Amino acid sequence: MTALSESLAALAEGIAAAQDLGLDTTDAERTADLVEQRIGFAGNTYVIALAGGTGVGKSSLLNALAESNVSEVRAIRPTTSRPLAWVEENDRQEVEPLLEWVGVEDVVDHQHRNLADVAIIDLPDVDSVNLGHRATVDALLPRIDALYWVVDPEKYDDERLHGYLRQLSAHGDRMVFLFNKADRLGEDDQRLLAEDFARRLSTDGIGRSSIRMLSARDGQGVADLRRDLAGAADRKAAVAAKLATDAATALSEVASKAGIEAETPPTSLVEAKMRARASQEAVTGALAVVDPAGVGRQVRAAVQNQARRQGGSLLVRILALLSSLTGTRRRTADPEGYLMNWRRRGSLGHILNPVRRVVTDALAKLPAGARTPAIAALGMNDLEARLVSAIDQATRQSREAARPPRSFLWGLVGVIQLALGGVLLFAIAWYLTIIFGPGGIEVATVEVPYLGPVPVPLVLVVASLVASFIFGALLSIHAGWIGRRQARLVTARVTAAVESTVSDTAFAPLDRMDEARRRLHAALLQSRG
Ligand SMILES: Nc1nc2c(ncn2[C@@H]2O[C@H](COP(=O)(O)OP(=O)(O)O)[C@@H](O)[C@H]2O)c(=O)[nH]1
Ligand SMILES: [Mg+2]
Repeated sequence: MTALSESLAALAEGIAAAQDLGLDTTDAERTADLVEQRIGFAGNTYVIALAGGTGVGKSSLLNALAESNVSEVRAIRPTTSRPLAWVEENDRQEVEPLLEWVGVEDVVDHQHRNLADVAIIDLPDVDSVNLGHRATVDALLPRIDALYWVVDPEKYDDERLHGYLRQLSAHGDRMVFLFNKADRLGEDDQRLLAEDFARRLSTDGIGRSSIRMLSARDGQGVADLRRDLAGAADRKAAVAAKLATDAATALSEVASKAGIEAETPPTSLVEAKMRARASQEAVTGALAVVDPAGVGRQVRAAVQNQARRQGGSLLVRILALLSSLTGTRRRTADPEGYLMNWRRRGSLGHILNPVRRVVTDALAKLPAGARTPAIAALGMNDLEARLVSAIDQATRQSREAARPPRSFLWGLVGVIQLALGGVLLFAIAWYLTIIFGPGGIEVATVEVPYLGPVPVPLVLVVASLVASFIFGALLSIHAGWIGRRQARLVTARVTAAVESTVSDTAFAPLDRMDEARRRLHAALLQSRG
């Protein structure tokens, strides 16, 4: 890379870093654009390309300039034409990548003393360049120093040529127009055609065109052109040096806005210990509001409820129905709702204050002019809103995990409990039949079966109650176990999510800012070489 392209790269990097710091980089960007527009071929060689329609005399002109037979001149239209480059021996390596990109395979070395550091690419005719060749003229333009359009008395007015030039008019100042075959025109005609051509170019949007009348055949204008090209590489070097200085100046202006100097590497805006403490405080504040342990309690209760809903006894079901009707269950066993409504449980002050303290401290280390933009770059203006939405998102992600599971086992217990309830009801009905049975039946005459000394209905009542109690207890133990496990998981998950969310949202922008300041400093060093 040359000094100029290196300065430009450093400037681009510096601009990007300064934008991360929220700084206004309009001026620096304008300089970068100017430099980029004028940078041309990124090397010391002055590279020009000859473009133009078939038969206008590109090859003849190259030969005339070189004073030797470099490129084949064809009287008859060629069916194929390959691009060719004429390059000074010493520059060949530098130009090689460009030639490869263009697709030039024929390279002729030269040692022309008058054309030091000049390379000329004889492009295939504009028609074929235009059609699908990789190096279309417009893509080539930013990579070379100048484009020389060759026209002749027949083709200078060609509508296809002018259509193409209209698209390229923004690059007008990099184009030179060589009006060839002047030997076929009288002096007056030369002047008239040149004026006519200039008018046409002007309607194409190329107002200040440089048109040279010349003849490859009798040498008119060729010596002038060669003289002009002879100083081109030196002029290019002078321009490049000036542009490199412009780029470096623009970069140090941007850097000084950020308070960055080449001599002193920037230190972290926030001391690590202070930051760790603030982060801890903010996280603790956030956990106090979100209350992962509380969420865990709700999960446990919700799991018990679910187990009861699936596997509860008749009596438990009736109680559950009553409590759901009065809304008691909603409040104590709704982990999702508890999670989602975290904001109602406290203020965000304990999260925001430590962050603000650290940021205030960091801002003090910046130049006065860089503070306001930094506040915006750090996202301090909407810190609260960003924190809320980040924590919202974190809690939403744990929502699924907080939902109580369903269990086949609990369903099975539910069926058994219903059966036991049936037995109980049956036994009670049996007793009632005996006591309030149809009139006239004497108690003694009804035979009640006995199991040992105890009447069967009583056995049924007691046994079904005891069994139901045991199943209920087992259900509750199992649900408690499942619930505790799930609660632990959810608590850990919510805690982790809140921790990373708070530190990311609040402190990651500070890291990015430190990083941007280091990048800016590195760019500054790079541009100084
Ligand atoms: N009269 C005249 N003919 C020229 C001149 N330059 C080139 N020619 C002729 O134009 C034809 C095409 O030339 P060439 O260099 O192959 O054109 P290219 O296709 O643009 O490379 C050839 O017959 C040349 O002799 C010139 O200055 N005057
Ligand atoms: Mg040719």
